[in-house]
Amino acid sequence: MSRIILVTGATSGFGKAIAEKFAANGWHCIITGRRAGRLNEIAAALREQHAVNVLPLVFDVQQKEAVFAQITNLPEQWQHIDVVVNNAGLALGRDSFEMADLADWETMIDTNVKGLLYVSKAVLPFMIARKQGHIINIGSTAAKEVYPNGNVYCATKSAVEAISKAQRIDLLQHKIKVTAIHPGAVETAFSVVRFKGDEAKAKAVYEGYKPLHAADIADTCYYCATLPQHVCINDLVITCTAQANSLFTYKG
Ligand code: NDP
Ligand code: 8X3
Repeated sequence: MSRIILVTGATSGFGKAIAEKFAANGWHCIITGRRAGRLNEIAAALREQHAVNVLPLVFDVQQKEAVFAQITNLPEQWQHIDVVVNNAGLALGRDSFEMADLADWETMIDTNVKGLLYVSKAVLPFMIARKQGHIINIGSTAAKEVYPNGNVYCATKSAVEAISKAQRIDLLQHKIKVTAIHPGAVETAFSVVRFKGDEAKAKAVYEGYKPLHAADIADTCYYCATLPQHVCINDLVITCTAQANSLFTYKG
C-alpha cells in the first residue's frame, strides 16, 4: 500500500525537495504552504512526474483554526498519514537583541513554534488511531548553539528541539516515532526571507564554501522515514563539510 506524507512549507526549499523525494519513491503527498499558486503548480508537477496522488492545502500555520479545520477535515483516504514533516518556518532579521523587531520575533515564534505545535496536534489523532506514525521536526544547528544576533530564531529552534524530546517521551505509548533534523547552512530562499528580499546579503551567507542543498535534507528525511519500524533516529545534525556548527564555518 502506498504511504502518505504531509509536509508543511512545501512551496520552496526543503519542503519542496522533501515532497519531490517522497513522491519519486511512490508516496502520496499532502503539501502545504500559504502561496496557493506555487503549491498548485508543485502539486501538478509531482502528479505528472511521479504518478502519485497529491493534495495541496493552503493555510498559514500560525492560524490555529485554519490548521485544525484543514487537517481534521481531511478526506478519509488522506487520513492515514504515515509521516508528518514540520518544516514550515523562517528567520526574520539578524539583529542584536536590543535592535531586533518585536513583530519579527512574534512571527518566528508563531510560525516555528506554535505552528509546529498546531500541525502536530492536528495530525496526531490519525496516527494514534492507527498506533503508528512518524513526526519529523526540522530544527537547526541554531538549536544547538546560539550565535550572535540569532537570539529569537535560535530560541525557536531550541524550542523545536525541546518539543521533539517531549513528543518522543509522551508518544512512545502510541508507537509514534519522533525525529528532529538539525541542518546547518543550506542555500534556499531562507536567507532572502531572513534579510527581507536583500538578495546580495542573502547570497553573501553562502560565499566562500559549498553549503548543503535542499535535496541533501530531503535525502536525510527520507532515510529517517524509511528505517525499519523498530529503529528511530531521534536527533540528527547535518552540516556541509565546511561547517562545524552554527559558529564555525571554514571559508578557504
Ligand atoms: P524557504 O524559505 O525556502 O521555505 C520556507 C517554507 O516555509 C516555504 O514553503 C513557506 O511557504 C513556508 N512557510 C513560512 N511561513 C509559513 C507560514 N506562516 N505558514 C505556512 N507556511 C509557511 O526555507 P527553507 O526551506 O530553507 O526552510 C525550511 C525550514 O528549515 C525552516 O523551518 C527553517 O527554519 C529550517 N532551516 C533552514 C536552514 C537553511 O539554511 N536553509 C537550516 C536549518 C533549518 P509559503 O511562503 O508559501 O507559506
Ligand atoms: C538556519 C541556519 O545558521 O542561519 O537555521 O541559523 S542558520
